[in-house]
Amino acid sequence: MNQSLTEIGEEVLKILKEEDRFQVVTHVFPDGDGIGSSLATYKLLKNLGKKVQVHIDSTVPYQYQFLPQAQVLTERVLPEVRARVLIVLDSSDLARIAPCTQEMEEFEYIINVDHHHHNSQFGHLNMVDPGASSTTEMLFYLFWEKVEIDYDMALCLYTGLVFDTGRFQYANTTQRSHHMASHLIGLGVNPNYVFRNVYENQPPGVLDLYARALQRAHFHRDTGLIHSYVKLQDLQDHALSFSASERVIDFLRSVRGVTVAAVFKEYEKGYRVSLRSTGDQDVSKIALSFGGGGHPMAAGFEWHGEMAACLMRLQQEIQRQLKSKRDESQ
Ligand SMILES: [Mn+2]
Repeated sequence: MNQSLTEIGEEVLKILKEEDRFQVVTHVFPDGDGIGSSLATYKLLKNLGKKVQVHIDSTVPYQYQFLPQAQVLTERVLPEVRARVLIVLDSSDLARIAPCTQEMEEFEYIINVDHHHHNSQFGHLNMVDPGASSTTEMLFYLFWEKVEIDYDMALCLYTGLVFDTGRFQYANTTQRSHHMASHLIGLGVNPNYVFRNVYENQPPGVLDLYARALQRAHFHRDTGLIHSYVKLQDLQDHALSFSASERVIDFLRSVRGVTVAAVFKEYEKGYRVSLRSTGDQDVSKIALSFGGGGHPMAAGFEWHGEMAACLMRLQQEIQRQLKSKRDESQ
């Protein structure tokens, strides 16, 4: 029998209250939602007097260094006792998470809290809600009126919400998202403080990075695909972290006539490709066909070959979706 989300939520809370040793992780290349949900969960467990190990697989992106306790994310101290519970946040699959500090078999429970459509249900408890804007939104409603949400938690939850809803502009923004924001502001969160830190705290080198990336943009009018790329060298020239190129795609998708925006970010093993839809295309399906994943409006995958070959396949996938849409409507 399928348990309802409310029932699963109750079980999750029971474990958070009854167990005492936890490890918290999120996906690799963590974003605002992954980091916000990890830190909010960490703070809650600390407030409950638990032993918690939380970490990410990179340095903390500069956008999130203002968050309370952000420094604990990179302290890979091994817990003196093994954790019994693993909490995985904002990750569609175990293959996508930062490496844990102990073997998977050593966890008594794996709790999976996520809002991706294609979640592999890898946990003992799977709290998966594709209707939620973000993992932080799911956590807020899990905690709300059940456990105390302090200011630090509120700030982390709000930051994840702002990030995943594109500052309340994306199609995943709902009345529930705004209701949550309203409550968090009531707990003392200052929206301008979050905005300034996440969006207006960029190292000067990003201007050159954007200039290069925008100059390379190419609009394929027949499919509505627009793409550009960021080289490893671009980041190295200005000592920028991977998160510095995050917003290039926002410029691309804002162009009239674009259906899908793609940014190829070079890294040691090839490219990490980010995809955004402007509405009609489900980019999570496209990403899935390349072995990646995500949401209908925002997804990504990794590519280990030539960019040109990938672009060709991307356009084929877009055309395939356009065709099946046309066939459906006939
Ligand atoms: Mn998310």
